[in-house]
Amino acid sequence: MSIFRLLPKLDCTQSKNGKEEMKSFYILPLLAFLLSCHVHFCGSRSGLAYASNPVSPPVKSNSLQAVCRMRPNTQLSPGLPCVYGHVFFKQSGPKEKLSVTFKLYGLPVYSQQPRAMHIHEYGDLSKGCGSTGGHYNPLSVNHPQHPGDFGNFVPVNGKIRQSLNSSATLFGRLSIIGRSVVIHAGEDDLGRGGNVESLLNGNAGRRLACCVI
Ligand SMILES: *[C@@H]1O[C@H](CO)[C@@H](O)[C@H](O)[C@H]1NC(C)=O
Ligand SMILES: [Cu+2]
Ligand SMILES: [Zn+2]
Repeated sequence: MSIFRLLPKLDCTQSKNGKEEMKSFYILPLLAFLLSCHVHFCGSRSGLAYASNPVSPPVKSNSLQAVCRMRPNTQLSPGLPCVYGHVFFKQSGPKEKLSVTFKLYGLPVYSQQPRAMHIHEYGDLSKGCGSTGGHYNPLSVNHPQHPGDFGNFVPVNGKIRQSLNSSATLFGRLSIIGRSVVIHAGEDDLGRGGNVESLLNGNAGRRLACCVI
């Protein structure tokens, strides 16, 4: 274990595009490492990484906050980046706008590939991000009208640091607490893809990382 702990950044991320031109004699030993890396580093490490996500105590009597601790998909496809970080939620009352702040890192430093983010239906990470279901869609509407359709995010230096106001809520029957946030490998077509999937999920591609709110 200790050797892996010493070298957590070598693969997974692939975030240093500029350094991807590895000399060929590194390839074989690296290959072995890459495989184990996906098991050991993108994995949940004995499940601790997916342990309970703390919900902060209310600041005012009528205010709610939540946090989602983003970790790489345990079923991440080889070669995809390992994304880490947090998504913070804050809402000062049931009728107020929900403020969502994304602080994520681990994307390729030189890439400006837009990445889609959504709230998914289930807070179930038992099969990685694949078990979070589809988009949370309590009102049976088309994508991108779901409450957790956050749109696309272009990373800067491999990081996403952004805030937005969302129509999702932490309060009442439609609360997103206990559901999940997923960041995808690809861009959300925002319902304009001209196929069935576009109106369900925006064809945003593989699931890079996820967390339970
Ligand atoms: C969210 O809404 C508040 C209040 O309407 C506004 O002041 C703030 O600028 C908005 N934030 C973003 C990121 O749009
Ligand atoms: Cu999604
Ligand atoms: Zn959607």
